[in-house]
Amino acid sequence: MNHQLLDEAAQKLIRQAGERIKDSLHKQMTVTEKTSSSDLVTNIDIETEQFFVDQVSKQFPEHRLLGEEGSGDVITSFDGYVWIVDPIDGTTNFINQQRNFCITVGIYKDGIGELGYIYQVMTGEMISAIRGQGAFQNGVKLHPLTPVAFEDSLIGVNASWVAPNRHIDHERVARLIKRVRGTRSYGSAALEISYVVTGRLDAYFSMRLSAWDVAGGMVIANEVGALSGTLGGAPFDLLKKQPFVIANPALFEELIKDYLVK
Ligand code: 2AM
Ligand code: CA
Ligand code: CA
Ligand code: CA
Repeated sequence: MNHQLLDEAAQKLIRQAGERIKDSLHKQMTVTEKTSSSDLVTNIDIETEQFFVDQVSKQFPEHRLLGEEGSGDVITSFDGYVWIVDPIDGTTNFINQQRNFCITVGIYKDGIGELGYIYQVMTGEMISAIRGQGAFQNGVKLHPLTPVAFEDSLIGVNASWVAPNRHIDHERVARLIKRVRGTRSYGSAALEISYVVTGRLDAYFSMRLSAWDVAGGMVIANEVGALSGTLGGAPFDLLKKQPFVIANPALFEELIKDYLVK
């Protein structure tokens, strides 16, 4: 399979899905709670995922699809081509703000991330990557990340990590926050990952992410030299919900060792 052509097809589908989401903003939407009032899904998440399922099965019948909302295939191993799709990342932002949400897609072949996309729907910014060929921002090649010091860094942090919590030592996170230049919190994992790979943020971490939140971002990260993994620095397992850390290569190891691993 020619990855240049696959890239063109994927970008076209993602932009079409984005147009459908924008059109839906003028219509009544249905919001449903999944596990709690902070874990929501709308009919637009579900319809957008179904659009990918229909289009991928039509254009690439041998490819499989893993989506957050479960309309795709049941995936227990990553042989062949698998599209890993989060139809709307930042659903709460979509509902409450009608901005700051993304479509993100990773296309993996035999478990290796070959193509990655984070599309910020309301701004039209497309961050994309083809393994070995670089990462792109609206088609313009991104530079490898340049080293940054903690003191000069901006870090994406969810406020719940500085309140007592069972995932990490919140007092160490508080020390991290005092050391860095500043923190930001955008409410969309994919958006924050897109900011790390473009150097707008220097690190981001979250304790419970799934394959669809990070699959596209990890392909892009590799192309600009951003490091990512779990709290121990091990590669993220696409079959598990687990912690995810991404950072400028100058920060990654110390961030994990001194601030995140309990
Ligand atoms: P989502 O919008 O696709 O659900 C902040 O909520 C970030 O964490 C978003 O990227 C969100 O993705 C992700 N996330 C993952 N699991 C979540 C959950 N159970 N509840 C809320 N957000 C979750
Ligand atoms: Ca969700
Ligand atoms: Ca998500
Ligand atoms: Ca989602």
